[in-house]
Amino acid sequence: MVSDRARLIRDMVRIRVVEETLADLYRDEQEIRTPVHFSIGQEATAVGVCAATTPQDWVYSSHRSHAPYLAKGGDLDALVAELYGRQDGCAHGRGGSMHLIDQEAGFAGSAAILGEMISVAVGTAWAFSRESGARVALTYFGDGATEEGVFAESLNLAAVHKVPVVFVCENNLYSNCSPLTARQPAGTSIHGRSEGAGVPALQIDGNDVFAVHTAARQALLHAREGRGPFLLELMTYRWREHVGPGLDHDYGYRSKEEIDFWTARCPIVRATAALRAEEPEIDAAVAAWRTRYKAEIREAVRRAKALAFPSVDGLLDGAYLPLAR
Ligand SMILES: Cc1ncc(C[n+]2csc(CCOP(=O)(O)OP(=O)(O)O)c2C)c(N)n1
Repeated sequence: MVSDRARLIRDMVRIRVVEETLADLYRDEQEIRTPVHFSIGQEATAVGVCAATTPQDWVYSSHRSHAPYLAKGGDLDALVAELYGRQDGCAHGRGGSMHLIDQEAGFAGSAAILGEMISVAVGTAWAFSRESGARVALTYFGDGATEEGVFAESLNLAAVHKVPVVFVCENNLYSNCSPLTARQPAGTSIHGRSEGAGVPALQIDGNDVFAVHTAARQALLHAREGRGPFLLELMTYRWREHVGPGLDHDYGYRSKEEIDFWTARCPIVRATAALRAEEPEIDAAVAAWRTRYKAEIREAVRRAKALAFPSVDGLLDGAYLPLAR
């Protein structure tokens, strides 16, 4: 019997193992050709929030999409097939890593244009508010996306119309290679900007899965009870380069010391340590999950590679084509 808190750790371990395996394969095989943005080090934001949702709630994300997709229950085979460009991928091999979707699981879609899914989530949640059922839409985005105009517009519209949306900002301190301090004025903050726009907000340690989960429950309850939107600013850090499987401590924009500081705050290690006194068997469980999920992802890769690529004949399937005049 796995406790609720152990389940959060288990789900982070699964995402870590899946992404580490995919990163190795990406580098070694050169068969996955889509750009990939890994969330390694950021798993607590995906798991802590998604575990607080109901199956009826919809989650959107940006380009850093694998972790929220898996945390919401997205199908692993369909993800892996998508990364390998296969017809049976979740976007039929046409979208790649940044365009994931599993509507059955409530993962409503991810897209690469910064800020795009913020407004789509507001629209979805506004539609939800006109149905009965108290469903909430959530949208993940990075600190960089808050510099897009659509962020301010979406906060405003959601606040005015009390839209049941939860904005989930994964603040990993960088937009590509630009630090937050070079992009946003000193003395301001993302949660402060949200409050200024009339959207209540919390800034949380995004590497503490239990704190993230508690805050997400509060935000979801707020939205579900008709009190309007809520923003979570989750402070976290990505361990790998912005895009791709490599490490980037020698690129010149962040130091090895800074990366080491954050790596020492690994969300899995911290949550495991916090649970150890209460559940002494947690270390053995983590080791067993690692083994189980390594086998699971290897099997998913084997299955994906056996699948067909999309056919050239179907190239325009699903594309928007203006009516012929
Ligand atoms: C409108 C737009 N401008 C620029 C880009 C190029 N771009 C892709 S990811 C990225 C950085 C995003 O940073 P952030 O939102 O903080 O997310 P993170 O990658 O750190 O998770 C940029 C500038 C884009 N995809 N869309």
